[in-house]
Amino acid sequence: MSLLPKRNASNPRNTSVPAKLAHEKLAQLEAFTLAASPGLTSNQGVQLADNHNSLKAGDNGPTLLEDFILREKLTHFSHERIPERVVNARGCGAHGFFKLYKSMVQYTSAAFLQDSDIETPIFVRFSGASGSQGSADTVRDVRGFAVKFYTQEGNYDLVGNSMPVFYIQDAIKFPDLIHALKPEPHHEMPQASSAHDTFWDFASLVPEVTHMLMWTMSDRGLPRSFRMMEGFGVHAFRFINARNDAFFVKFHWKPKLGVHGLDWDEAQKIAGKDPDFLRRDLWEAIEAGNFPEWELGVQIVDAGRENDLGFDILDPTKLIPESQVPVQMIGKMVLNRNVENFFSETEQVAFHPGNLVPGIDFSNDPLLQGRLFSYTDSQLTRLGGSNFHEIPINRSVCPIHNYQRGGLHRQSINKGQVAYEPNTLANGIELRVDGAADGFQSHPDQLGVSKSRRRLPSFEDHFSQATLFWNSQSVSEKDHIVAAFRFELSRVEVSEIRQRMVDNLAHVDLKLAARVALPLGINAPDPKAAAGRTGYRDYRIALKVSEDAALSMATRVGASIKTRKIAVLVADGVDAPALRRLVLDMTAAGAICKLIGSQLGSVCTAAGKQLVVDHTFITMPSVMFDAIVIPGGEESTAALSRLGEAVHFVLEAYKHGKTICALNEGHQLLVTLGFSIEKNPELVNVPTPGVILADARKVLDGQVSQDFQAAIALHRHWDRLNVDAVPA
Ligand code: HDE
Repeated sequence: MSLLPKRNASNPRNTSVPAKLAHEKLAQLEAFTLAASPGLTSNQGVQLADNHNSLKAGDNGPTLLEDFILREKLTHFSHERIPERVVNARGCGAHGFFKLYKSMVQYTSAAFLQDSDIETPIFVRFSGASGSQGSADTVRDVRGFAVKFYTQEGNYDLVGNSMPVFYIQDAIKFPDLIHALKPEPHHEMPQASSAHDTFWDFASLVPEVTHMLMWTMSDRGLPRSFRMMEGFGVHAFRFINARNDAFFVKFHWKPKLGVHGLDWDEAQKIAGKDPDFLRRDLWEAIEAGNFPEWELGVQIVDAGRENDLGFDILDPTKLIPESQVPVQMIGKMVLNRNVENFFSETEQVAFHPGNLVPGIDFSNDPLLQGRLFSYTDSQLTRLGGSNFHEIPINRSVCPIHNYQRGGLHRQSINKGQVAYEPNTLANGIELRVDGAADGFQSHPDQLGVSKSRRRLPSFEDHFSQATLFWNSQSVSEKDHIVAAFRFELSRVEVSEIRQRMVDNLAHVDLKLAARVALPLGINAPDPKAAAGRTGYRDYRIALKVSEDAALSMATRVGASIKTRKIAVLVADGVDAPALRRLVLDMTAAGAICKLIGSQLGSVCTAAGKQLVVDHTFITMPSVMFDAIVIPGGEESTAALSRLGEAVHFVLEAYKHGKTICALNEGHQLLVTLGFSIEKNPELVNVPTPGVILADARKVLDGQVSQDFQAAIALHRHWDRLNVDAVPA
């Protein structure tokens, strides 16, 4: 069933276009141009005879200015770059679709949310907020999660983040926040890192950032994969139904693969070993047909009931606890197509929180209000003029009809004498757009107030939800948060800033602040000192919930091992049968197994057969994997034990909490980790969380795969003992 706009003589959208037509047409044109071209041409379409030599006066003379071919090529090259986004510069995108589960007609008239038979094409761009375009993927940061829905009523953009709250409450503070976060202006360091003086100087003086800091210092700041990351619309938006009833709505994206983070040491190493880790992960999953999926969830609050929440719904440093207002899943998004050209699609895509369709409206959240201005403004500079909506990735799939004309790089050829409304000259009937019932209507809010440059008292609580977040974390999550604050603040040179920050944290939780302060060479945290400072407001609301399981990643562990990467360490003499069985079982469960050796080529098994090595220890270090297998084989185990790279591989995987499965003689390699395992060689034995010592016969009997799978599905074993003692 298709969802077409209502027929109406004055509605220029009468001509319904199949969803993908605009993009398909363009692709056909490009394919035709390529196929029709016999060789290289200039941009004027003139065939080139030589693409290797410029035109010179004589064979060794100066190059002639008249060489229009050289000039065209160099000029185009010199202008290939456009300004990167001032924030969220590093990103990667993919295409897919959104499918509704159930009609939301009760809440919104948005056409794409009416009918569960409709699939809406979408484009997603994930990004890191702080780094430049060439920065590493795995730095500690909030991630952008921007989705463009190409609906039949126009483009709708949900430009969200990987965390449900934001640093600041008012748009006017955004340039200050970003200037403090970005590399320091005198020497442009550090790149893509908040661990420096200016960021913490600002953060310690503006207590409203505290809740967001708790999120960025948690493992949410280090996603294992974009495919394993939640998304949030952050602000309260509004659904408006056909009767003009308004509802506040908060949007959530929940990944099907669970929510998982990297270990901090691991994330830093990946930043060097494979700075493209997250974008490669997304690209490869889609290429392999492992299409990532998220469910779209909404928290709906009837307009008028928002005051019952106990905090201000318009404050973007607050979330609505899921235990207070449950998230209803209303549809799913599937990413099933990689971009064909990064620049044309990922770089040129222009999102805007004000790209709305009828049935969805924004709210008076003062941060959101500022964004409504900023995004269009950004595109003008970034994309060079006002016609960026004509760039293929930004085009809507429904027809555009208006009297905007001209501007830099205008693509459409608007015909006829009429460029105004109302008119009768365009096609003989009067066109007048005046309160059309099926057009976009802003919700008629009652205002009648005087101008004010003040914050509402209801925005003055900066700590209660930071405490809620802290209270909701598991023991290991709390450890990671403490370690992250310690790392960041240890990098801060001015001790007064470190002190100010822990004094602030004392208002979140005194124990947290004391633990953070311990290695920082400062005094014990003093909540009174923070309370005495400008910017601090002595106000704390009483929350309706003191803990919320949904805030902990530990409650969001997925059950499957789909697309998890397993390294199998091999050397000559490896015992192949059990290894083969384990690899087959894991592959059948959706994991990706790679054989890692000291060099490319193959290793010779104990039975004299060849096993092809996929990667070496150096090129694919342990940080690229979720789990490892150490197969049996006397000779191979001895060889791996002598090889520093292999020992390091295992130690590092252990340190990062990864599942390790060792078979028979392979146990010996684990002796390096200090296990005494000789006593129980027959058992499938778990001496420490996530380390499985198995007998090869039991693998062949099918008794080990389940344990191995279950351990990998837990993602990491953060409760592993003695990790700090492991040098890696
Ligand atoms: Fe953005 N933000 N932002 N932002 N933002 C931009 O827009 C801005 C905010 C977010 O993949 C810029 O096109 C202001 C919150 C994402 O292309 C810019 C304020 C959230 C992306 C801009 C905010 C976001 C951006 C840079 C405070 C989460 C990347 C280039 C009022 C809900 C989109 C551009 C993409 C990008 C301004 C706050 C998310 C400068 C002024 C809150 C995901 O216009």
